[in-house]
Amino acid sequence: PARNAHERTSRFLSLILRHAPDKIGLALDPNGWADVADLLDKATRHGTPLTLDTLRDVVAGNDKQRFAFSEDGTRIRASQGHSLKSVDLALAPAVPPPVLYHGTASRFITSIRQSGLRPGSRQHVHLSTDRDTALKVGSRYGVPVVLEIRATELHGQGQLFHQADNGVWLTAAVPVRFIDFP
Ligand code: HQG
Repeated sequence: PARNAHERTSRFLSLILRHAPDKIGLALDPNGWADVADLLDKATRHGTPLTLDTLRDVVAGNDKQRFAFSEDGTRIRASQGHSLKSVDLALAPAVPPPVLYHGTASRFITSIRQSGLRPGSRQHVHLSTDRDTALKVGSRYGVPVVLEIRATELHGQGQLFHQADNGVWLTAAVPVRFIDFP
């Protein structure tokens, strides 16, 4: 039960901090940060009782390190995955490794071959440094397929890459010619 409670809280935080803070009347600053005391108060008043201890446990024990506290611990944000257009994580541009991986589902391959990787409802295309992670990401939507992205080449064309605090690589889109299909 402990794990399920954590997972429920993690999903709730993903919803609130990435997509819909207004569901509980919460405000995020331009870089996606929420005030911790405000989050606890508003979550609790909107039917999801949340204490600081639980929040700390969920952040520390999260399998993908989805959330991060500010250095002084007074603010919290999601490290990536936002759909909110108003949030700019203000990550510094970074030089990607030669190859990054994108996990997708077999049913999307025809479309990806036509239009490359698109961010969909999120702000960025998400890329992994290793195949195993990409395989897990792709499995969420069906039979997984791992694509290889020639990141150095794409970066060399002037495209920006960013690395989120939890290690996930973010970029705007990936044209087909930089993708190696299996
Ligand atoms: C696919 C999770 C058709 C894309 C993960 C993906 C990640 C296309 C889906 C993070 C396409 C979008 C993000 C095109 C891309 N035609 N389909 N042209 N271009 N797609 O969930 O990368 O657990 O928005 O391949 O671990 O799956 O939430 O992106 O299958 O890090 O923390 O469209 O979310 O993290 O799906 O996942 P998503 P994603 P969390």
